[in-house]
Amino acid sequence: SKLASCLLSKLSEPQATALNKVTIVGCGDVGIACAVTLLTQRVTHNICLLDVDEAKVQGEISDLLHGSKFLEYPTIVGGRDVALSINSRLIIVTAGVRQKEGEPRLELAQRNADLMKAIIPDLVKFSPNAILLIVTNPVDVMTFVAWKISGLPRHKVIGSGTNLDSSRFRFLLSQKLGVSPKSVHGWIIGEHGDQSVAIWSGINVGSVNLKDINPDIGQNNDPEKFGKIHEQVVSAAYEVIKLKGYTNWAIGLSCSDIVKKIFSNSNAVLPLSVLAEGQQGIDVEVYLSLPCVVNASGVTHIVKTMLTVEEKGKLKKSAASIFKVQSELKL
Ligand code: 6V0
Repeated sequence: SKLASCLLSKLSEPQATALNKVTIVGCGDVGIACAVTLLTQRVTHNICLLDVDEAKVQGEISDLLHGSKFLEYPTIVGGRDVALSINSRLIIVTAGVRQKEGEPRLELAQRNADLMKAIIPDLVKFSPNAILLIVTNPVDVMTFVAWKISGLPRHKVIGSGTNLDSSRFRFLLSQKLGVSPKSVHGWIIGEHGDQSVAIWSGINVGSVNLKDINPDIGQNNDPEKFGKIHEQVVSAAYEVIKLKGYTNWAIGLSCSDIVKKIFSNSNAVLPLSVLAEGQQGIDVEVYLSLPCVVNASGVTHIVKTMLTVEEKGKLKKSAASIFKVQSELKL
């Protein structure tokens, strides 16, 4: 404006895009939870929101920008046009249909796979160096589809996977043990959802492996019935969906945590959905969650977790159920 040019003397062109731009595709309950946590946790202040529902996006952008005074100088753009996502460093995909009450995640597969086919190529065209973080369910299958369609290397296409299930697990364990979820080191791997696998052999608190105290922990003959906690993890989303219709806050926090660990080049170990072929005796091309090293390149290493024979068997079962859904897809 004229006033602005009287106020400021220009020395150079401002940079069009900041370095840590995150595009969120799908501005529903999950997409917005991701945006809010990224902004309030100060992971990035440069967000592009994409959705086919233009009015909804514009409403969300205005509502968020009205809070600018309380955030760190946010730049939030968005709309229907994929070109708005140009030069993203990371793209979170949450677009798609969600589970209805009682509907298994794997049943959403074909509908959401068609959506991936429609959106991924353009996203990659505008941000060829971006890391893709897939959230849309069934997340392991959708991450595989996104990887195949994108042509990107495997380390740059990641699914949010069991980072959320592991957080649910640690929360429930923490309640039973009376220590913070951050101090109960427990892992859920495999499929995000119904066929997830709890690594009972590797839960520890302050260097003590719980299996050394209770050798049957998590097993059918466990006198303390810790196995119930894994059952609660599996039913957690169904319970929340029954109560409020969808889940969004915990997945938003989980995604924000993943992005923070990527942007800070942290080398943190997180359970994320990665191409698991060749790991833990898995001989098919599936994405599922394993403990991974994440940093600015994406996922650079997979931890060679020492599983019991039983845990390995369950992981293979998990891989088989994902692979079955995947092989029935028309891509
Ligand atoms: P929602 O609130 O219905 O939002 C979905 C949004 O996607 C809507 O705003 C749609 O308009 C939009 N959309 C649809 N098609 C397109 C398109 N082609 N381009 C851009 N936007 C589009 O659903 P919600 O946000 O609750 O869930 C989104 C997805 O996340 C679902 O598949 C859920 O099952 C999945 N979740 C995954 C979790 C995980 O841990 N991986 C956790 C929770 C939900």
